[in-house]
Amino acid sequence: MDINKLNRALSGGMFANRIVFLPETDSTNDRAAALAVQGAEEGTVVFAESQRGGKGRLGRKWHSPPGVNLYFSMVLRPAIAPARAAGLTIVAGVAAAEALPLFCPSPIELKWPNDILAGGKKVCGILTEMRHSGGDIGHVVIGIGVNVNIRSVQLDEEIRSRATSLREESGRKISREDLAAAILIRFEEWYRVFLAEGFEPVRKEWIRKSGMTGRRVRVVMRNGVREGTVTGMDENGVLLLAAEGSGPIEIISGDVEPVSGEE
Ligand code: BT5
Repeated sequence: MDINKLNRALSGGMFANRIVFLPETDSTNDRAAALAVQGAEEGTVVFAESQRGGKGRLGRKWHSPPGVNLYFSMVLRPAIAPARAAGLTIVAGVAAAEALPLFCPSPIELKWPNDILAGGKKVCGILTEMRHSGGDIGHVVIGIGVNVNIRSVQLDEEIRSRATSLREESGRKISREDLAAAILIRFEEWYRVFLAEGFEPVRKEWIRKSGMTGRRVRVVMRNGVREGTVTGMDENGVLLLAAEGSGPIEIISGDVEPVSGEE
């Protein structure tokens, strides 16, 4: 990646000249968190060409082969209560869902809480991790992985049928610097809205973009599986479901799949 090009595209913004580039690392989220603990300022972003231990939620793996994709993690220090930090995943989702269509003609969809799909397959994942003591957030790290120029055949077999890349969807090679800049610039815009006006405008935009409201879904949670109809998202980013048999429930974490044939 050409970090000078990326810095030029970001000039004047909160991420300009705060990029840390690593040819290879374990996880950019772990590197960003380590830098944050050492005092790295808000806006520090760690990029890697590849990750040995790229991670998803709940100890899952994020496939991170070299040279073709984007793997980066931002350090943030928002003055908000820890309970509101989940909203930052949604901020990142809205920003990415605005940026990706500039590079990809397939429909881009947001899937709660952290997936972005292109043409119905996963193209981007977001992982938010936080360190706080008591009521104060020390730092938040938001990691974003995007399948950019990887070809389907290069995708790990485990995910090939469910994943795609912007190149596969658009039929052309995409500049990773242009895409990273587009995501970071939109993230900064939405982050400022979130800090100044709270979660509500972000929530509205997510609901508008995701098209999930009213859909029948199956939610796989640690403690079981529920089916129901999505009724919205609350002021903390929690998914609201009208569940069969038990009325309204709040989904704080889980994997959401549309129930086929009944969307
Ligand atoms: C996520 O978790 O989707 C969050 C992924 C965040 C990755 C970024 S890369 C930069 C930063 N550094 C890190 O270490 N992480 C972040 P989750 O919703 O748990 O989804 C994980 C699941 O997505 C896996 O179990 C696979 O099924 C699938 N998956 C793994 N790698 C993929 C890829 N490259 N493309 C599409 N799907 C993938």
